Amino acid sequence: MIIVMENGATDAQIEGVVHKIKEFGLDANVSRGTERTVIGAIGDERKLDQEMIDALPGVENSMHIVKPYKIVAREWHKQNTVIDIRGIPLGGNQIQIIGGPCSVETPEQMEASAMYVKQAGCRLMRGGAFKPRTSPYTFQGKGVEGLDLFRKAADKYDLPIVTELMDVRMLDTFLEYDVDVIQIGTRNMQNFDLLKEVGRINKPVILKRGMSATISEWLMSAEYIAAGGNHNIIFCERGIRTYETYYRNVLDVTAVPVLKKETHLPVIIDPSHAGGKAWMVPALSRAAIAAGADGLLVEMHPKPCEAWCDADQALNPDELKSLMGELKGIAAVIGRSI
Ligand SMILES: [Mn+2]
Repeated sequence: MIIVMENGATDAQIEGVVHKIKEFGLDANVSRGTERTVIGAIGDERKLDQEMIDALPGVENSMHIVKPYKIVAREWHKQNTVIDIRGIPLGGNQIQIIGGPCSVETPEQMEASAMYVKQAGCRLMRGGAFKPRTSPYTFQGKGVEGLDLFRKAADKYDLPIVTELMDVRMLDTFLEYDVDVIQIGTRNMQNFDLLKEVGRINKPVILKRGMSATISEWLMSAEYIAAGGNHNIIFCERGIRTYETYYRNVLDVTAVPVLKKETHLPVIIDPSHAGGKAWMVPALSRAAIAAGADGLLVEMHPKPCEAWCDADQALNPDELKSLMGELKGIAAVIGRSI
């Protein structure tokens, strides 16, 4: 960390900053210029809180020189991390399209969904048993019964399952049903207690971006999971909230190359919740793959009009199939496969 002292800072104030740095076990290097004194803190600067340093008398400002996140940073891990999901690689050359309904509804709907997802060529399936809904009066998900329906339908087609965990009290149940990938939703991106708990297990975790989270906040949330020992983290951009109301959210495609630079972990895109309308999904999906995403999380329902949740944005089985074909073409152009 570099600390710039105010013009006219006294020796006692400079000494005060040096003392504070040493209290945290770091060394200090004082560089006295003609107008300003600059202090360099040498050691693990993550221990130093910028706000604490800035509050000291005589300090003008301070800045970290290393990233506040470590395990997830590409700085410390140059190669891409490829996450193994029951033998399916995510983060490597092969792009993974995770398809399935917004929510688990009935055994028939899940059976049909699994069949269509498989037929389209997807290797993983999504579906929500616990739904974070804006209104407490709308359908909240089938709960544990939904996990059971999902597991049975997906197993029949040998599809690993991706489903959202909202409440830490359900974690044991998720492990009991052997959920293959645990999704942390946009509303829980900074639920730090939940992040710590999924950090203690070894299941892959999809960490969706908070709808108003910065890249740095998102990376720090991933660091929470990683710090617990679970390094199987997949970032998922799902649209951010802006002043625009034409679409549900604004898909932040820029986040893909930025994350690819900042982290070695896989990055996927959810085009369904970004656009909020089925007709936008193919265009957003193509953009995501072209930008370098390692996969997609796409909503598909056997009969979108009858979906209990997010009916407007679900593709029908034929649309998913033709989207897969288009994406194969784009993947080939950038030297990847689907
Ligand atoms: Mn949904």
